[in-house]
Formats: sequence, C-alpha cells, structure tokens
Amino acid sequence: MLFGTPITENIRPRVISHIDLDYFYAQCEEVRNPGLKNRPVVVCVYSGRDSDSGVVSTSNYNARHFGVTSGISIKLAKSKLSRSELDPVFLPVDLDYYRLFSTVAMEIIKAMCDTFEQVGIDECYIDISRASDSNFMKSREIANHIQNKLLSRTNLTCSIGVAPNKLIAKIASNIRKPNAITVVSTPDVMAFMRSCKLEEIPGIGPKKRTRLETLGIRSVNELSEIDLFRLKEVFGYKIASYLQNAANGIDDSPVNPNHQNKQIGNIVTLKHDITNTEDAIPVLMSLCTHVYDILIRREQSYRTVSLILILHNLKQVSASRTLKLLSASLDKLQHIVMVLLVDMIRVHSLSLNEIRRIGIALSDLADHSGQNKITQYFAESTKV
Ligand code: DCP
Ligand code: CA
Ligand code: CA
Repeated sequence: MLFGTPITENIRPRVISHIDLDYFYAQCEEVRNPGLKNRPVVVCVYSGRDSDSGVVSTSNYNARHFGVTSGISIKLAKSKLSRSELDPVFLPVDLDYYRLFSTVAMEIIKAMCDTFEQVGIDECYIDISRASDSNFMKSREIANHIQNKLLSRTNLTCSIGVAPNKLIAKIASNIRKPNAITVVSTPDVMAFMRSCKLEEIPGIGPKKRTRLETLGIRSVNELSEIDLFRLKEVFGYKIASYLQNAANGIDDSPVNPNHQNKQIGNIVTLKHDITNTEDAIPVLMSLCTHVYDILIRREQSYRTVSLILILHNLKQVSASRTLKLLSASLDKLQHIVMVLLVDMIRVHSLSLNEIRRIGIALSDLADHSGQNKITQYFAESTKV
C-alpha cells in the first residue's frame, strides 16, 4: 500500500467520494415549501409535553447562524432565534418524507457509479477509481457532475469529499459546507490531516478527546507520533490502532456495496411519566415488536441489544448485552430489554420518572440463513 493510498483492482490507486446531503431534514422542508428558504428553519423532535418541549433535530444555515444546532432544546433554540428578524419556523420531524427523499437521492447517485455504499439516511461512499482513472482533477469533475445532477433532479445540495480513502473523504466532505467539493489528493494527505482538529476524525468525541488529553495529545500530529503501546494501554488494541492510522490518513477499507445499516433501532417519547417498571412494559414491548418486524423482514438475526434512555435533562444513558451466538427470538429480545432496564436503573441510580424517551437498537446483525437455531440462546456479557 502506498502511504494512505490503498490499491483498487490490484493496480489502480483508489479514489473515493463521500457525499453528504446538506442540513438534510431542514433542506427537505425547504424543498417542500420554498418560501422557507430565507427564514431560519428548525426541525424539532417534540416530546408532546408542552408546546415547545423537545430537542432540535437539525436546522438550516440561517438558523445555525444564531447558534441553533442539533441536540439543543427547542426552548433554547427559540431564545437564540428571538434575536432574528427573519421570522423563524419550527417544524416537527417528518421521517417518512425524509426517507423517501433519501431513497430518491441515493438512487440518483447509485445510477451514476460502479460501486456505491449508503452509510446513513443522507450519506454514501462511491468508489470512482475507474471512472476518474485515478485522476484527482477528473474526480473533481465527477463530483461536480453529481452535485449538479442531484440539484436538478431533487433541488437538494450536498457536500462532497474526494480522497484516496474513505476516512479522508468523510472528513473532507464535512470540512466546508454547504454545497462544497473538497479534494484531497495523495500528496496532500499528511498536510490535510495535520490541518484537521482531533474531533474532525470520525469516532473522536468529547470523551475520547479528554482521554487523549490525559496522554498529552492535543493535535492530530501528536496523535500520529505517540508511541502505539501507550495508546493501547488507554484505548485497547483495536481503537488505538484505528486512532493512530486515522491520524496518519491511513484507511484501507473498501467501498462495500453489500453494506446494510448495521443497526435496527427505534425510539419513542413517553407521553406521561412512568413511575414503576410495570408502566414501562407496554412501551418496551411495542419497541421490541417494531424492531423485530424489521429484523424478520430483512431475514436477519441479532447478537447485541442496546437500550437507550434519554432523561428529562436530555442526558443519555445506555447499556447493551451481547449474546454469544446470534438470535432471532422475540421472547429473548423482550427479556433482555427488561433486564437491561432494571440493571440501568440500579447502576445509574435512576428514578423511572426521570425518563423522557426510550430507544432500543439491535446490532451485530447477520443474515438469517444458515443459522443453527438450537444454539442461539446463550448470553455472554452485559455492559452497563
Ligand atoms: N439528525 C438528528 N439528530 C442529530 C443529528 C442528526 O436528528 N443529533 C438527523 C437530522 C439531520 C440528519 O440526521 O438532517 C443528517 O445528519 P447530519 O449530521 O448529516 O446533519 P445535517 O444533514 O442536518 O447537517 P450538515 O449540513 O452539517 O450535514
Ligand atoms: Ca448531512
Ligand atoms: Ca450525514
């Protein structure tokens, strides 16, 4: 492998694009109602308790200009936008509509390339090594063509990163937004990585940042140079290797056209406070049935079950259990979820009426065919 440049088809240096739709939910709302374009648009997850309790899902750039970002409370967003003379609009999330839009946009991109991998509702990777002849000038033209086609067919703008691998393409697509193309050619990889902040590397959130700081690491350059053994002591082998490779711009994972969403999840807002575990049962059972239906439709089995609780103060706590073997049992799922809830209440000393939203997710999924069903039921570990 050349430095940071995996080879596709044995001889061809890889060129990857990461395409991410701009301010996606809010942009879908603008497309549906173009009159919103010049106003701050805030898409909200309402909890249903009072008229403005809940959190911001996303917002357009007119709203971001006032500091309105994903995850803040609707009340805070309203107070930030009270300074705006642009008549802000607050809309509830309409996931079915965004999903439809996502499918249309992804189909347009898919039809234009050889190898396509969708990795989220509004983003995908494509391998353009062959189409660009591994030439970064040509790759920029291809990215430009995709942007134009997407805009003319859906009215949506996107930002595109073009790079020798998926990791750098992903960072690059996010570096300038909206409606931007950022090309990082092979000779520029190290300079590009050194210009990035640690938190621009996917997977480095506030917690990892703090732990890196305890090792004296405050920059990508310092991360690339630290002794790997010291990094492993803090993060374990897998994460330490990922972090150091990332800091050096190294990633040899191919665009995987068979990739399916690695998780199946669902989350609901409680209409009323719950005061005992009995009250939680119908909510948990309905969440289980919902994700289980999707699992069965996909003909898959799960190994890991996660429970996520979002509290009144918007703090999140989560726990998961990983089975030793795959399972396709609804009973097992319901049982694990109840056990996780009881464990989490104990471990985090929660009272049930603090819980505002509950979500469950199934991960470590595998195709159902070829399962040995008799040996599906052994629990191995629980992480709370
Ligand atoms: N989303 C959400 N809650 C979050 C983050 C995202 O509901 N905390 C939803 C709304 C977003 C969509 O997922 O529109 C895609 O997420 P992105 O992180 O790609 O953010 P955006 O597309 O909104 O903005 P950007 O222009 O920065 O990509
Ligand atoms: Ca986006
Ligand atoms: Ca995205």
